[in-house]
Amino acid sequence: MRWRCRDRVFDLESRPLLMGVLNITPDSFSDGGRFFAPDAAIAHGRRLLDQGADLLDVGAESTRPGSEPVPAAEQWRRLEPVLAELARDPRACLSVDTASAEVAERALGLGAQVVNDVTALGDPRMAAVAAAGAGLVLMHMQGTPADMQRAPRYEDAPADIARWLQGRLEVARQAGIAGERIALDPGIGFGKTLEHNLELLARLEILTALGRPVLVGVSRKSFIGRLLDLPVDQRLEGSLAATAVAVFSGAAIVRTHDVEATRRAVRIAAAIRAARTRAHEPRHS
Ligand code: HH2
Repeated sequence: MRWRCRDRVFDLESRPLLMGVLNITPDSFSDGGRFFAPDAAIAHGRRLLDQGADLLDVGAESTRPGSEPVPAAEQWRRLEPVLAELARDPRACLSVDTASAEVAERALGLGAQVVNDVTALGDPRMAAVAAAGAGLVLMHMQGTPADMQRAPRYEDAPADIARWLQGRLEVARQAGIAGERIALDPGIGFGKTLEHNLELLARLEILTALGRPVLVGVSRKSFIGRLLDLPVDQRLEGSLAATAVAVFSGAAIVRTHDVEATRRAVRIAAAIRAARTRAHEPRHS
């Protein structure tokens, strides 16, 4: 399977992609404030590339539970100097983590290749912006960050979310966005209980069956903290375990704050997955 993001075409058969997280925010749940200054953000982006990130997911708005939207003008004020500098690095494939079509359009103008939209085209102008050629991540969220963790409810979380993502995929295609440019994401932690998150990871094949690359972001999230009873700065091993399971189950792109450690864990999980694929291939005598 391939994922086309403007001039980049990723071959997802060979190995999963690593998407490094770069939050230019004062309030993100795990690293808020650490990379808020442009110089710190640029240095961290370069560090993630050195560690092997295939993409940098650059965001200026926290979507942690309870957070409020950040106006487009403020998002852009935070993003512009960082994107402008990182876009000069030939290794960088830049993804902009925004639900605002205005911000996405400006980021694409500066050279970003991917729009990571946690509202899956919630902004009515987003489809037209993405149709200009970018890669697009469509993520599922029940509710909004302000209210999503109040009382999430599903009949059957993986099946409900797969159906919803299939619908958004259709909407995107009808807006002129080629299927080969779209990746799908169940939105771990976005309007989901601990059980919902575990079920999604346990039944990821219901999403891979939709025929598009599946992106999974578990890094440092609260379900890991709940299972281990650990704060956000002690969730690396739990994040790696969940990421390895996701890759074994077919995730093609993993979103992480810890690129170096995740690259190592993903390599092992992907090797075991490849061995399973080979074992199921017909044997020639
Ligand atoms: N998770 C977060 C943000 N954006 N995008 C996608 N596609 N998938 C995810 O799972 C996802 C995402 C939350 O993580 P982080 O950016 O570290 O936190 P915050 O939203 O507080 O900035």
